[in-house]
Amino acid sequence: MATHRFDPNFTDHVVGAMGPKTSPRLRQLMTGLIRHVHDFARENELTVDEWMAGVKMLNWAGQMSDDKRNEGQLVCDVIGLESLVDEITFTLADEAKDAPTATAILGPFFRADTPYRQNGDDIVKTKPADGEMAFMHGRVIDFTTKHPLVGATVEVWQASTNGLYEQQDPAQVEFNLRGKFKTDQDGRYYFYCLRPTPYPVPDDGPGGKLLELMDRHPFRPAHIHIIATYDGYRPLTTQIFDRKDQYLTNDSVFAVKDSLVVDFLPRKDDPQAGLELNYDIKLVASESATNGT
Ligand code: MBD
Ligand code: FE
Repeated sequence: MATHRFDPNFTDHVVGAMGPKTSPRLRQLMTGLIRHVHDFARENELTVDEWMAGVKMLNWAGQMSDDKRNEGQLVCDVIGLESLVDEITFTLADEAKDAPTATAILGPFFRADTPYRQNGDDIVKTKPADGEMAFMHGRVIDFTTKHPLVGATVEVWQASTNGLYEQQDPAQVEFNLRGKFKTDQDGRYYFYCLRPTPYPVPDDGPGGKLLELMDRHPFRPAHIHIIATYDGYRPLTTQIFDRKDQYLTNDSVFAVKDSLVVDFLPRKDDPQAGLELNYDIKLVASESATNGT
């Protein structure tokens, strides 16, 4: 029985309006969404003005999104939804030492058209004066057999020291701080990049506005985004985080996992970089993910 003083049949009526051709999964999701949204509105006695403020925020997010920017995703990120869905989809037993590389959220600044580069290339095409150069390298390996995966794709992207990704910043050349690499005969990838620095998520849209309204800071800990793929293996989307960062325990989008925290170490005798990051990526074969089917 309804515990509220509104029409007790209304939500069932809306759910029941779905026709027989609705797929079972969509029916389940829409039923849950409608019930929760209705309960949310009743429990909070949501007013027309408050609801309309939410609609405006959604529209604002859509209007400022394009192939270079995904504001709807950022709105989800600041309320922890993308991180929660990531956890649900890729439940990894724990943060044991010997686990496959953990996933992390994609975020709103991925670009599908990032170019391939050669191992050893420098992804820093527009170099900020205060940027610290790092040599990032490692292997892509099969988590179970530990064998190197030859010809695996490793895609990376990072923001510059001014807190902006290249598509947010006209002063950076296109695809600055982005690149796709193929692992060599030993399963290795290697390139030069910046030591990442912390930065605020953009505050010019509804994502930033929501943070302000919730009295929360906008900072993300320094990170590098990675997508690693190899035929026959589960694609991996993740981020790695600098252990020295002050925002490690209070990321504005809740994406940090212990196993993704890395150490930048001093690098000697390399005129191109004073820091080095060694990071192996452990992928899981698709078969073992789906139990042989
Ligand atoms: C970012 O750079 C980011 O990686 C995420 C997940 C959300 C907002 C900005
Ligand atoms: Fe990011």
